[in-house]
Amino acid sequence: MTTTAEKPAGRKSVKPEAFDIVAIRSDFPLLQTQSHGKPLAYLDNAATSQKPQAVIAATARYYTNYNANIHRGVYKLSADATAAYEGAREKIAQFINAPSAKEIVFVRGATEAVNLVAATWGMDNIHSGDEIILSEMEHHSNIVPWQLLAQRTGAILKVIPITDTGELSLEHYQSLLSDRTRLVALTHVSNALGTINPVERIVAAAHARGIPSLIDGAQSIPHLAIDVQKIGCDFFVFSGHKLCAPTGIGALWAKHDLLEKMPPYQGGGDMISTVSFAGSTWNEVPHKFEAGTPHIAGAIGLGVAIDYLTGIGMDTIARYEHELLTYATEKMEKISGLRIIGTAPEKAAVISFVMDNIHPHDIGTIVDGEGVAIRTGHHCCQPLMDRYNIPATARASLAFYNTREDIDRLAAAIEKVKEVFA
Ligand code: C6P
Repeated sequence: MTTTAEKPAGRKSVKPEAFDIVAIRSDFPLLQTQSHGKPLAYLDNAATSQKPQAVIAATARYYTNYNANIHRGVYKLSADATAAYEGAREKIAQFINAPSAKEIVFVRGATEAVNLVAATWGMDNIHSGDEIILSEMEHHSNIVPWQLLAQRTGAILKVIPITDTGELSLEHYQSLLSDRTRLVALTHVSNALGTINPVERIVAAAHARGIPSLIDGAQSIPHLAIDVQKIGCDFFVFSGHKLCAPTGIGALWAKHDLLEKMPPYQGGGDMISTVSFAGSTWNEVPHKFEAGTPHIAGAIGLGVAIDYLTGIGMDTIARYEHELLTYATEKMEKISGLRIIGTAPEKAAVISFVMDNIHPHDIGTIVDGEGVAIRTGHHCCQPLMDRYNIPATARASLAFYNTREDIDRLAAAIEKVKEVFA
């Protein structure tokens, strides 16, 4: 029975030098299931990843063996739960090379993290006429919170345009930077295009003018080794559920001095030091930002997901996925009437596409009948769809547990789509 902090639980059998796809797939119960009577080919990993047994077992272990609230009890169960929860914070810090675990704030996910920064740091630092730079490829989660802030403060949003291949126009970015710029908030990897943005260069250009930056890592952290110090940003946000962890848990990383200066996000238990009707004082960072009982099982699961991925190796994952992306791209390019949206040279394993005279929803429905799960729609990137003058795309997004066979199945299912609409 594990009643102390969940120890690293990465799979022992897989070493970075021996990427055993069969063993990896066997770690994921859902990948063994069928859909419409056919083996499941799960290609919607950008929406959420599947969970390995190690993560499922860790959350069950918490509820079965040491379920208790954290930071509150003097008894052993509570101490064990607290140790596991705080242990997960340490694991996240190591995973993204944060200087300190005190800089990791648990949140529900990337969306809540951006809202937290906008509502706290943003309200304190952004005023009427100030400018926030975003890009045309942002997810709604990295647009709408800034729009809400702009409505409250009178700030102005400036947008970096993208090229036809789906790359940021860096010259245009340079021209947007001005004495009025207060923040650059940018996605690391586009969920709808797959483009990997040159965030180090973008952050460095902002910093050269004393401008802070927020990087949305929702789609980069599942695919690339992340080093927030190397990126040089001030805020980095991500969701656990795209990273083999449970839903409803994620993290905000921010530099310690910024967290110290930021006001609390929500008020309630655990975020205070003292409370009286005359006024309250705040708990230390990061607890100041974690009001109320958090998602304890989720945080523990996220820690174990990180152990699992570290056991395989993020560089190994990136290499394998890149090979898979190359294979998939070549295969899809051969399908007549299909156009890939997002063809940047630096891409994570996402293939968005449209087909002549066939609506993406029809593509998604027909391939689903073949046991292939892909996502169709605007992917919460309506401004990006407007940029390409399309209502939606069909999107296959890959993970390290996908195979060439999954891609062959997708290609065969797309041929069926063509037959239906012939
Ligand atoms: N993208 C997709 O299918 P949440 O919902 O908070 O876990 O993540 C929001 C988010 C933020 N930024 C980017 C770049 C994202 O891709 C997402 C989530 C999912 O593409 C759901 S729309």
